[in-house]
Amino acid sequence: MDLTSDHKIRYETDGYLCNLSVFDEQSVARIRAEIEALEETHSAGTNGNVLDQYFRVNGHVVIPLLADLARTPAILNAVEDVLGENLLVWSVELFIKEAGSEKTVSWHQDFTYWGMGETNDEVTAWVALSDVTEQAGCMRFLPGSHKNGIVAHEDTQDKNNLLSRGQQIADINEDDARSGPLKPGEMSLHHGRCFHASGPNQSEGRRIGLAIRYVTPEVRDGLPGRDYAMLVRGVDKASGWVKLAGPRDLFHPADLALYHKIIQDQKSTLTAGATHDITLYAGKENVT
Ligand SMILES: O=C(O)CCC(=O)C(=O)O
Repeated sequence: MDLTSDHKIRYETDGYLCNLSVFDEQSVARIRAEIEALEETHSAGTNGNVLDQYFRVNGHVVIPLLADLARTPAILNAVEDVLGENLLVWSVELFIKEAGSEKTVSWHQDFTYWGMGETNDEVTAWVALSDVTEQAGCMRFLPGSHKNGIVAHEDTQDKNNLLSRGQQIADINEDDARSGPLKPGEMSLHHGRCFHASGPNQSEGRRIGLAIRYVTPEVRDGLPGRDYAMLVRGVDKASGWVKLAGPRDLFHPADLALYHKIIQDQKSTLTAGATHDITLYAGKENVT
């Protein structure tokens, strides 16, 4: 999947792109079956955490399937056209809304709590692993909103909000928003400053999205603290990222320990300013 010059202009203008085809029907069915098999075999959780902990944050550290998906050539080709030839993965996450689920995602900018500043060198590839229609709660974007900086977000702690602290930007004019429905196997790309949100799943099927956050080697140059990324294309001659090789095996004990360390190291940045505990960064480890 290479981007055309029209795609590139639209990404620069709008801050997002939709309907880029990256997986065929059989591949989507296989990936979905693997995810659903994991849900069955790990319904009691792993290492003291519910499976959703690993689905929602840094899944590529402990789940080989998620690390492999982040290396998909068709996805990397498109991302390379935006970020250049040297690519790392900062996080892989699954956004699942069950059929009829009230879960939503409020209007937000990804960078708000990520500790990456306001860089242009990050992009999220969001891959639909089900039919992600408007009814199923597809993403909505505010075109051009990436052109300015990070705006104020308020924490709502709304339990139906899939974001870590239910953070939201106030006063969005929904008339300016554009929906991004995706067929199974299609992906969207969005910039870390682009305002986006999604509604409940009012369809009869599960709505499954795979979000892969790509960065360049230079993103962390000069930033404080420590953060981790997995090189997936090209080379990393910068020194900002602690490099990850990818999981040894499904929930391998050494990878689970690394997962815990990463969460500990990311915690102060990702929970900065929060008035409540943020479950996804609570740092629970091996309480079984
Ligand atoms: O899946 C969704 O509805 C939202 C995902 C999202 O906010 C993101 O990938 O940055």
